[in-house]
Amino acid sequence: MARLTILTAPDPRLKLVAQPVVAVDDAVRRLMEDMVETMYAARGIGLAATQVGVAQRVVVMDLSDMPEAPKQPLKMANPEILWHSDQDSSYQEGCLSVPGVFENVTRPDACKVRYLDEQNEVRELNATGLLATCIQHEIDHLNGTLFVDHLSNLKRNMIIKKLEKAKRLGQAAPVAF
Ligand code: GNR
Ligand code: NI
Repeated sequence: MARLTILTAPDPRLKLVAQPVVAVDDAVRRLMEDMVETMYAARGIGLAATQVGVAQRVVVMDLSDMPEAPKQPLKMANPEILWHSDQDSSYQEGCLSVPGVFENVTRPDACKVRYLDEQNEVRELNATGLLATCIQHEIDHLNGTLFVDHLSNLKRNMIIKKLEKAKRLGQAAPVAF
């Protein structure tokens, strides 16, 4: 496995619409493995291929919060929302590509997703709560959308300006907001 570099905003590669994979083959499985390692190293609960500069529709997630338990990462190719609830819920979101920023985002509270698993089998999953939020956050990445795009223009512009400045100064992340 290999640890990949996570892109941070602003970066034009984070705005690309990713291409579907033709099939989950050894190359896609290797990408999924590398993304899982990268996600764990960064202490994230999800990671989209877009964030590591790969414009393919692949995401990984792991919401288990017990560090001792055996790891059960979810690996998805070509995830599609088949259904989402009318009811919304709000979570304070963060993103490994928007370091140091945490803001409330409102999204559908529940969704049903169809995807290809690592054996290239079609699967469906019903999700609620933080998992539903995370799935939607990751699919957004595949469409070139960041969680800050759900905020007001004013808030987003302030955040992007601070991230730009941090990049100019060669800092990994802004110290405080
Ligand atoms: O680690 C992450 N935490 C998180 C918290 C609330 C809503 C979404 C997320 S996803 C994020 C990792 C990430 O950037 N995935 O793209
Ligand atoms: Ni993210």
